[in-house]
Amino acid sequence: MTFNESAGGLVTGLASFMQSRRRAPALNVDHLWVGWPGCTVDVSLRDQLIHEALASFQSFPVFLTDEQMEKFYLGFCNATIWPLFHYFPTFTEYQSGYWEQYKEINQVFCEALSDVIRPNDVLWIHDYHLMLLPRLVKIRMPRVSVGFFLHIPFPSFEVFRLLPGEWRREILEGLLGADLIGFHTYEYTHHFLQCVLRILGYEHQMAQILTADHVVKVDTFPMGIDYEKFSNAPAEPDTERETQALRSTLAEFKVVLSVDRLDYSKGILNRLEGYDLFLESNPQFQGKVVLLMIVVPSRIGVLQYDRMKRQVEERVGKINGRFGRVGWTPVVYQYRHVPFSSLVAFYSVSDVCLVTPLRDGMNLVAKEYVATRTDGTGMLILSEMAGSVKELPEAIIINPNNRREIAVALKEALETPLEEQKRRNQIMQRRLKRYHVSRWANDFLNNLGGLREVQDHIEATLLSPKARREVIDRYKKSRRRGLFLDYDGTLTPLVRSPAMAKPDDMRLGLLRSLASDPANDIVITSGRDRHSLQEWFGDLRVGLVAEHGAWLKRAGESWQLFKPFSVAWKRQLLPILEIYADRLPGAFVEEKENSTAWHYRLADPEQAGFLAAELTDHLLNLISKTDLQVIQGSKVVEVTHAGVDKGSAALKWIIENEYDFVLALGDDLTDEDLFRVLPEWAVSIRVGIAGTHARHNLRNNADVIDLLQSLALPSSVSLKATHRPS
Ligand code: ADQ
Repeated sequence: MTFNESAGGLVTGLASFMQSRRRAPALNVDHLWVGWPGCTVDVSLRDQLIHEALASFQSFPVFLTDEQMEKFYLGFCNATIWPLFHYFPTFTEYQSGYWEQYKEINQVFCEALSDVIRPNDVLWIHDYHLMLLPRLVKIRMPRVSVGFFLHIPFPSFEVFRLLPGEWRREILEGLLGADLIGFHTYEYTHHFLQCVLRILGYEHQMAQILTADHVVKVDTFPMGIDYEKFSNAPAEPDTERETQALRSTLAEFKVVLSVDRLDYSKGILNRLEGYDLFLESNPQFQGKVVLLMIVVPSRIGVLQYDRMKRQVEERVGKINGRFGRVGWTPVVYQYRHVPFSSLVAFYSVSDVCLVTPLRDGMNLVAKEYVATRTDGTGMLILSEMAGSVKELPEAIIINPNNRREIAVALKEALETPLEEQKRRNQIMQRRLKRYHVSRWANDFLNNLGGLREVQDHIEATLLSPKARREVIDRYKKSRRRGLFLDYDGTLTPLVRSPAMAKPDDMRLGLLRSLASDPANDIVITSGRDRHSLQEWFGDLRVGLVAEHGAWLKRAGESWQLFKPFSVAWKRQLLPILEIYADRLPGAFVEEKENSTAWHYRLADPEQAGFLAAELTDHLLNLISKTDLQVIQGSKVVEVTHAGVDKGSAALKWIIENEYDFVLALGDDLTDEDLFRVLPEWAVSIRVGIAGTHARHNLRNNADVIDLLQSLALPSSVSLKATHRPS
């Protein structure tokens, strides 16, 4: 059995990182590569392969049949995701058979991992082939830290949304199973966050997303190269020999180099067109320049790739036929994988490196070229569509769709004085040297490790089963209780429009049952207007707080204003809120007696985010000399009277009553006013995973109902047993 290392940016980078870890024993933690072995393996040979791969290469093979590979790898990965994510929607195939196979293979990987992974292991999943895997692993093994890195671009929402609804949702949810998701550039990170917001509705805070069950961090980690390896390589004897040989062959020519996999995303045809135009418009360079084009075979058998290979070869033939003469071949084309020493020799003899992808996640060739130019000479021409352009702005930047730009850049590069070449390269070299591939990988893994702490902290504030039992126990043993319950998002899930949140029989029954205990004061603390609360809860023995505390109603009594208010301001502010609502489809204004609210739950989330911030700013300016305040609720901006909030309202009950048990439940910022003023011994719970003044968090509204149901259960415990806590 023979083993060969596969080619490509990902393998090159990670192999170097693993080597650096081996050189530093302190970092050399155990690792295992899990992946497809690169070929179909007969069932009779599989055990032997597993054994050898584990023993000699710390690798664990996941076997796939030819048919699976056909639909999974050539199909969904390379005929759906690859073209779409590289902005080639017309090449994208939307076949449900491919999608089904993609789901199945991600599941196969999850099964394979469950054989080898241990709790508390760190799992780093790479690339677009396994975008559903993070979630599958998290469900099966919640204690495993899961990182995911995408090596290709993440497209903008307008392109990503071309995927059928089920696919795009499951891909995003699959990725969000990871604890940390990494991209090469800020743009891809931004696109991803945008898609998550628009498709799944999750907002982010400083690129942290709070999903229903965990925190996900999304960040940018531009992948580097093994800088030392490339900068030392030209001096290696083998490479030097090859470089010398090449130099003497090409002695009469300036050399322009290009190196890439055969792929339509790499812009090989555009490059040839640009070169063609360069020769045509600069006859002085004819006979003096050679384009050395190294193309590595890739995805053989896929229609677009086979067609492209033919087109490239035709184009090369055309240029050579048109300009070539005895002793000068304008394009020297090699269609093969070249060993490392030859690659470095090519980099070393080239005056210019021409990198023209139409889209590229990063592009390591550009970085490798700069790193090998140890004497500082050489010019890099780089497409603005490559992720690496962000770190290599000193290159000559071109738009690969414009062949004239390529032609002009070639002339400029060939005529750039040596001093200027060195100046540019030195800056880029310093940058590449600092953020090399091991830094990149360590940075990613350290971030992943750090998240464990954040997550542990969040988990620590979640109401644990033990703390839950204690709350119930304290409740049962207490004699006078105040229960302050927010309504929307706490007692009931958030719905699209305020009018749709009418309490159902189960919730009314639960409140009635809690209210039937004479020891209980149930107070519903809401931002809603008093008429809705009256209609829904008027015949229950509960207290009501409307408009975030502007109106109060003790059980069985009538409504009271918290204090007298002048509402003359509404005449001035309402038209402004209306204008903002008109500008944003889906937004609307709710006028209450003492406050006004601008709701945007139904609106486009991104536009709404901007307008909500703008409106808040605008309102804050207008109210600066009044006793009004602007508050941000859940998808609502509200103007209310200052000093009126849920906390001040609840204190009326707390001061008037000798409670020995207080429970407060709420889900948004307006509930924080309540949590802040409660006595220390009170039980306060914020619904949702968010930073809070409350003592605990509960994951969701279902957990709230569950807790209240436990409280409402009849108790056999004597009510006389306890004293008021000190
Ligand atoms: P690739 O599409 O494979 O990688 P790239 O980043 O250029 O593209 O990496 C190619 C690697 O293969 C380089 O290390 C290069 O030296 C080597 N290589 C290319 N042609 C070769 C040849 N003819 N012979 C020998 N070696 C050759 C994907 C994404 C990229 C992203 C990387 C890393 O498409 O955008 O930069 O992953 O994340």
